Amino acid sequence: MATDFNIDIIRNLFNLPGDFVGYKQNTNGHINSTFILTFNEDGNTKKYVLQKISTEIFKNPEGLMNNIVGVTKHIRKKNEDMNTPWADRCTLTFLPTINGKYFYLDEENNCWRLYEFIDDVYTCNAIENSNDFYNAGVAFGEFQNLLADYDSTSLVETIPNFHNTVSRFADFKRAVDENKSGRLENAKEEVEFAIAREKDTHILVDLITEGKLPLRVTHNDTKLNNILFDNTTNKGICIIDLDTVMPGLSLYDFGDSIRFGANTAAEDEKDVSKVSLSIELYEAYVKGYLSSAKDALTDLEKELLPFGAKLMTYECGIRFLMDYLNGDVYFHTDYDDHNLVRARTQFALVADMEKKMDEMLEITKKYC
Ligand code: ADP
Ligand code: GN1
Ligand code: MG
Repeated sequence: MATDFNIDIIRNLFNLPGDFVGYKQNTNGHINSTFILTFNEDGNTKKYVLQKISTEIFKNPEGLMNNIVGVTKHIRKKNEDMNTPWADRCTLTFLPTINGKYFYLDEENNCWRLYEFIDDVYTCNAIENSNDFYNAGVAFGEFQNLLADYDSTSLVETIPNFHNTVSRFADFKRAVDENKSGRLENAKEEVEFAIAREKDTHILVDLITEGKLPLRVTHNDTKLNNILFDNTTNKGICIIDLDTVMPGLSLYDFGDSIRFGANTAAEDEKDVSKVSLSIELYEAYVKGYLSSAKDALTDLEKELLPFGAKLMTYECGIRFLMDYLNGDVYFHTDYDDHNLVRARTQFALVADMEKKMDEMLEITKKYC
């Protein structure tokens, strides 16, 4: 992860006042490079978030930024209209460059953008108490609600087929066949686990085709660390990392939150015996999510929430495994087998969810 920005260029392009004090890199995410910049103007500190987004992954930065600017304006307006106490911190505020665009491409075609840092918040990479996870559920449910009337046809698909599990599976099979990294031998058991569950990959895709599940404006990357929690109230006040906001299923958003947040271990825990689905955390999230999103969801969506959790965990597992087989070309990795470790963790969680599926269904029903 290179710290390859030129502060003078950034300052001039975004017309930033004050003296540059310094920056810190935030290494939470697997895709973007994030830097928190600090400026000082007449004794006042002002912070910004500078991000480099991968144009290898996001091939249409202009469309992506149009999506995000539109969606953030919509969320802000709604919160202002509702007099939400934290309306000034309820969404991201992007800054235009002197050329009027919300991003700029450097000579290596890297895409850079800048937005306001939000103060007095924290992010979680793991859940320490179930109340935070309840609040996460409320926040993502509310995000869904606020965008329910947003015109989804105005959004570009920033990564086509992002949660299309049939096409994800086909990509995965190709990675197995090509074995570009020559590491297939190390991943035999994981590949077998994934192939044995191919039929699951068709279930939601078929229901969309049959018109039984509605496409909504969804976030599509609902990891716990994509919520900013207020330091005082612990409420989830702002949903960030909006690059994948596009039409999708509510089940994707619900599922990915459970995958990451209700795991008793980290996404890249090496000891798989520590991995399991925490029923207590599952319940906290369902309760929070349905308290804000229930009225907007159909009966079939509610019924499929536990399956969504399993499918999103499976999908993430095949994505990590595919990247391992392709030679670590997509996700940032910290060591040689990192993607394989992540895939093992996801599959251990899938296996545990399979055992707990009836319990998950029972709990979900309680809050419908
Ligand atoms: P990535 O796509 O790499 O996950 P994110 O947009 O999620 O990037 O940002 C990475 C991290 O930076 C977040 O988890 C959060 O800790 C911090 N962060 C991002 N935006 C803000 C903001 N506006 N205010 C405060 N912290 C932020
Ligand atoms: C990536 O950028 P980040 O870290 O929030 C990925 C998600 C995966 C996640 C796995 C654009 O999310 O889809 O679920 O890693 N984002 C993209 O941790 O591929
Ligand atoms: Mg993120």
